[in-house]
Amino acid sequence: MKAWWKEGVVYQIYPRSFQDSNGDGVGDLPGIISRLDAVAELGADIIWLSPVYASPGIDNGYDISDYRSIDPLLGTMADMDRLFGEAKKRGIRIIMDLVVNHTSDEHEWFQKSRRREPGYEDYYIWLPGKNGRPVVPPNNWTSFFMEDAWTWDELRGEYYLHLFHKKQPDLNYKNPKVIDEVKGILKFWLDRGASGFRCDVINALYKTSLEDGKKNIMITGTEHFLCQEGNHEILRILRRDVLDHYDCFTVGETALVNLEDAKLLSDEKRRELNMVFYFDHLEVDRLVARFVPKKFRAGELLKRLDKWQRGLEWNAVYLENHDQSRIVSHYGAGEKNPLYWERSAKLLAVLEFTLRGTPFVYQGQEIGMTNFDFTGMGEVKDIESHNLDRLMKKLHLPARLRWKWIRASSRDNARTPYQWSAGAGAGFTTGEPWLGINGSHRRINYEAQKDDPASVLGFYKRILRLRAGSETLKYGEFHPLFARGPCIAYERRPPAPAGRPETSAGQADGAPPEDAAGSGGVYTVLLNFSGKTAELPRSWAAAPFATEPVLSNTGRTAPPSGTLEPWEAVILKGR
Ligand code: ISL
Repeated sequence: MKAWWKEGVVYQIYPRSFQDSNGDGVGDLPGIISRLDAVAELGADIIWLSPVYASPGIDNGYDISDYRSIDPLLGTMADMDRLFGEAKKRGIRIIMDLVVNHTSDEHEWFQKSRRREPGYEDYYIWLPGKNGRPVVPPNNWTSFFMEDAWTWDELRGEYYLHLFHKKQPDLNYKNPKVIDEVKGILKFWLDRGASGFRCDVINALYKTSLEDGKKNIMITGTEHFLCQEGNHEILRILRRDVLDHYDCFTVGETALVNLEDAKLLSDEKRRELNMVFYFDHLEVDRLVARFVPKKFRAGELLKRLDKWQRGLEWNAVYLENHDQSRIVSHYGAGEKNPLYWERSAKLLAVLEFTLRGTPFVYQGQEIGMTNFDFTGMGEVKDIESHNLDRLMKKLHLPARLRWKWIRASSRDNARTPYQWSAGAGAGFTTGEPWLGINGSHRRINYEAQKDDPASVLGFYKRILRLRAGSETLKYGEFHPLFARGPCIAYERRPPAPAGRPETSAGQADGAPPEDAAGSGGVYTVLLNFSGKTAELPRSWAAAPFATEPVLSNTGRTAPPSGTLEPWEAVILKGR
């Protein structure tokens, strides 16, 4: 089924790091409003706003103390209403970040729950220590932030569960009142103008049991709380009672999800979520979670893309977000060689915009922003990186290795302020930025690219237009062609015409018809993930592609025959 949220392109804004308007060094809502034209010019028509709610800010807003008010650091509710209005004028819808696995410990519900105020006793997950002893936590679970998942609360005289930081206590979804609270939050924002939600760790809401978990170096206990039947049920209730009554969509951030669970969560017929963020395609070069690296293989990337592209009815397609390293530093060439930096940033744009699903662009991705250039832990703010460092110290890992892994994996890589210009404060702030500005802003910035069609930004604009005008790129099927060394190739084939069932995956069915707009037909995508000229397989024949490439990051005017240039990306049409 077609939908606006399938055709649209989402632009993720991390408010603290996007644009500061008052010189306090923190991005804010008026700042975002002043940059809406840049989002519209890119061609994005949906904004995902990372949390803007009242929050003590230990996890940059993912620790909410009031879901119905705006963090004064970021602005006021009047600013938020203005943002909805100004975005609408530009044809941009806004989705909010729904963070309801946990609240901040400063939320009034938690404060009431600690005091056992009537009605609030069971809003969170409280337990006495193991065997009633306060010195031993109720079970052996650890948190996503690599600490114990339980903290003792003196006032209540019990432990509470937190799958993240101790200032982020988990809500108790066995309590129907908690589900009612969430319904209220959804309605509040939908009525104010939101068009949907990105739902934070939405597959961990329901803790089926609080038994000990199987020991795991990263996180223990997941078999008791990830993708449980109770979680599916909650999502169906929220959909039935609230979301289905609005023109909106949801994308779930589903931690550690596998394909089978992702299918259940996003299956249109089950009416839970519309799509999910999974991590598999970003972990081709990761051995343990985000932190321990291994060699990248393009063939492995294609294999994983294929699995999810064809495994799910609809994908959320993304290469970056506020928790990930910058993709040009991750799968691309980094910034050392300016030509390869630019080419690989464009190659990654080709990858993202030729996959089937709703594309999500993270702020700065469209200008090729790179990982931070910090030199030591003193400059890192992210609590996750600090916990990781502590854990690695405990394991006696040498300082150089610790820093190497943190540099590659820290969430602050994505959180350095947006590079608007080469000037002081990168055009982000006139004050002292809350997090260091990447020195690369002198070369990599919006000003330098905004009017240059040959820039990374210019390329993004082109490829967004290409996708917008093509039924095949939006709705067509994905088919892998080959992987050879650093090169991969795949096709997008036109969607089956309405009224006829789609052919099952892997079955080619003759020459598909062009769509009415004339933008159908098969697209073939070729990518070289390396700084070396690379050979295409012998079976590859350029001959059938009579026409010039639809898009190329090297200026190529004829289809490639035997080789691809370093970091080359080509889109061909017709066979
Ligand atoms: O990033 C991940 C995998 O590469 C995940 O494990 C991710 O950290 C996790 O899924 C939860 O992330 C979300 O919830 C956190 C918050 O700190 C993150 O910023 C947010 O995206 C707690 O709210």
